[in-house]
Amino acid sequence: MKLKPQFLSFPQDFWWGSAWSAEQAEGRGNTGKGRTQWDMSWDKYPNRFHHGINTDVTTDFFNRYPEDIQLMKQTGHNSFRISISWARMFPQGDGEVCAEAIVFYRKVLGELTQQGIKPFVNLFHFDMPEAMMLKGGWENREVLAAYVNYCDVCFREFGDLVYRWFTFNEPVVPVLGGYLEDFHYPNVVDFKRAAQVAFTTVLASAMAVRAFKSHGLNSKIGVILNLSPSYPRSENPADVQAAKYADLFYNRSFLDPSVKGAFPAELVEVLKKHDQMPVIEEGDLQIIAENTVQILGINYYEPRRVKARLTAVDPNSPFMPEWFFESYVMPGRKFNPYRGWEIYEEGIYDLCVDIRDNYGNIEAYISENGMGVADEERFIQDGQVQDSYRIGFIQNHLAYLHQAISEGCNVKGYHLWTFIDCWSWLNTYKNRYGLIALDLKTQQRTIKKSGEFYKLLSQNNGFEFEGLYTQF
Ligand code: BGP
Repeated sequence: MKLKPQFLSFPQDFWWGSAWSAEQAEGRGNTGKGRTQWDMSWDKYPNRFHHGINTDVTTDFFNRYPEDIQLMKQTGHNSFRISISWARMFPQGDGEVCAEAIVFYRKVLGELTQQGIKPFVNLFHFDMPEAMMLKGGWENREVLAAYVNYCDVCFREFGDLVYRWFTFNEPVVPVLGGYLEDFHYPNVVDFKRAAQVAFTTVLASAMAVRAFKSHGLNSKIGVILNLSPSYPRSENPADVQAAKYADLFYNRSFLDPSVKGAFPAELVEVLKKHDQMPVIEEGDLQIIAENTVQILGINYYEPRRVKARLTAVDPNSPFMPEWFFESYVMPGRKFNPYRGWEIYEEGIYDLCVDIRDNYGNIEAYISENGMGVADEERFIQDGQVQDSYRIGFIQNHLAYLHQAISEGCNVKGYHLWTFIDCWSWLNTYKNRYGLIALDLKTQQRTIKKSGEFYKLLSQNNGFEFEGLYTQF
């Protein structure tokens, strides 16, 4: 698709902002936060964490939020997504709510509101309390009940301060990481258990939506999904079929039940055929059907390219989505070598059009998009990181997003990952994503060139698009 150089103006009241999560940015603080699955993971596999950095301090938002909220203003934020830490609210996952945690989050949300920044709040971002993990995590219905109670308490305590709520961030990631691909605790490889975790999360999200509705709040609630358009290597029917499978397992598995209230029939059929169905109790599917989301957050980082399998599957190997396709590396692709992700900006357009055409054009926004780069000190000039590549990355994606909006896609905003450099799962502080650089030793924050760009972008509600940036 050819995009014309021109000033790209975004709809009125467009949400410009960024996102991060509790575990990645707050630090432990002094409210008596309970341990999470990341502490468990750290105890068991310390050498998996880049440069041995755990989540004790991270970007210290707990202590620095007033000055950080000023930095949001200096970088053009009119909205910002935090997550609430379940383990801070309920150190044991359930039981007594922690009064100090309520005070802390009310202060943060109050300060955001007072400074004219709309608070977006996510309720679960990969951070299961240890006590809940020890009970079996999402495999145990008691944990589901504790999560819904935690959400209910959040709606009650913070409902007057939150602009948009989200039940989960990228719920497919703990499924893949924790139960199939060995990058999140509990590092299990077992599809049937993964399917149970996935099903229970979908149900938990619907139950949280139901609880939200009972509070009669003025806000909306949704879910945030990491969506990757699945592209076949070629139009060969075998490649096309492979891409359909990838789409089913990674996108539609959560998108369909969240937005349409039902799992895709083809997915259910495959799981039945391979005896991988989760346990579903009476009434569960009805709760999912009746409590679909009111807004969709789309995290977009990379496309998924696949081809038909060349080799036969070993029937004794663990059942995996990859039984139905192989990854395909497209020659000449643009690539971020630090994170190992392809850069394909047009994917954001394809996703938005898919949501418009196949998901009722539900209200949506880009809830994450961004570029993590290692050793950014290389780019410091006159004390500032000159991250033109990040500005180029943002502009390219926004140009395609603008095109999607001009074709009727119901997209209300764009949030970058992330605000100040923060901690990443396993990569810790290796790749930096922020508009603001963090000196880990001193916790000093310095606005990058992209932070200045972002301020102007938000001020002008658009930017002068001069053609695609190509120097990645
Ligand atoms: C998303 C997560 C974020 C963030 C981001 C960058 O999947 O929602 O929490 O971490 O990806 O990825 P990473 O930190 O793995 O480089």
